[in-house]
This record gives sequence, structure tokens and C-alpha cells, in this order.
Amino acid sequence: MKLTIVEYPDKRLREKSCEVKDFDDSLHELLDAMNPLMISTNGIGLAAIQVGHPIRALILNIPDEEGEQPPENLLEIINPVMTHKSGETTYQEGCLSVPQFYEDIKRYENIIINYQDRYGNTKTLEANGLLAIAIQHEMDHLEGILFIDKLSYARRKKFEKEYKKMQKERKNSK
Ligand code: Y12
Ligand code: CO
Repeated sequence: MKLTIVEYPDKRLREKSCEVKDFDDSLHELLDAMNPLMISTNGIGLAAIQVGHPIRALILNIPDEEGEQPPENLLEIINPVMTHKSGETTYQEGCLSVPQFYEDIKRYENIIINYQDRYGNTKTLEANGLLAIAIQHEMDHLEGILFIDKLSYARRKKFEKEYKKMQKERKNSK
């Protein structure tokens, strides 16, 4: 399956993703194709909507101390629901759908989620630090929310101006 990253301001990123009901081959094929795309583009998290599939599925692979992302560290999270959130942390976030931009975003420091794996088995995950931040960023994608939506009015205006300029430059260099 050939996948490409949907980039802001594509309207598909604003869609609310639908619950996954069938844990079948087509879901597995999608997840299997998302992983190499995420790794090859230096990503640590990717939601299905970012590759044009509006379903509540996301993958994560947080780099280890050596900066490696071995396949055994891959997390596949389907139909996540947050059951606990506490604390506060700020991290400079980036997104494969908003290339070349990084902004400080406030998130919960500790979370607990219930989710399903690719076979439909129910799981619970307690996360903190970078994993908790990444899960919240990816769960926002399922609601059509991007990290840039959390910027102040002034920062967002600055972002829009710079992003448009960057897009023009990219178009001209093609
Ligand atoms: C902390 C904060 C945010 C997340 C969400 C997942 N975000 C990413 O995986 C971002 C990846 C990313 C990769 C880039 O590199 C390439 O595209 C080659 C990148 O650089 C450029 O756009 C030039 C930007 C973002 C998880 C944890
Ligand atoms: Co993102």
C-alpha cells in the first residue's frame, strides 16, 4: 500500500476520525504501511488521518537512549480513550503534517489510556514524559486538532505567514 503524508492546510486533517470496528486485513495492511513511512520521515508518531484514512488508529515509536526506534518498541493504538490526566509539561512539538515547524505546547504530564490493539484486544497504558506528549498529540489528530491550533493568536498569525512563505519556496524549488 502506497501512502503519502497529508500536509497542512489540507482539509482532510480537520476530519473527525471514525471508530475502528473491523480488526481485519485492511487495518493490518494500513498499519504495516504507516510504520515504514513514519520511520523513513523521522517521525515518532503518526495518525491514520495523516495518511488520508479517517479512522481512530495511530502509531508511535519513541526513540530509545541511542536514538533508535526498533520495531519491538512500536505501539499501535486503536480507539484510544483517556481515563486519567494530571500534571503539566511543555515540549517543543513538531508534526509530519506541518513540516519544518516546532512550537512549545502545553500538555498533561501523566495520562492513562484504554485502547485496542490491531486484533481488537483491550489494553491499558500508563504514560508520562515524551510518550504521554506524543499520545496526546496523536489523539488530537483523531479529533481534527493540530498542535498549531493551541498557539496564541499572535504566534498563530506568525506561523501562517511563515508557513505560506515556506510553501511558496518549496513549490518554486520543484
Ligand atoms: C512530541 C511531540 C510531537 C509528537 C508527534 C509526532 N511528531 C513527529 O513525529 C514529527 C516528526 C517530524 C519529522 C521531521 O523530519 C522530516 O520530515 C524528515 C520534521 O522535519 C521537517 O519537517 C523538516 C518535522 C517533524 C511526538 C512527540
Ligand atoms: Co501530528
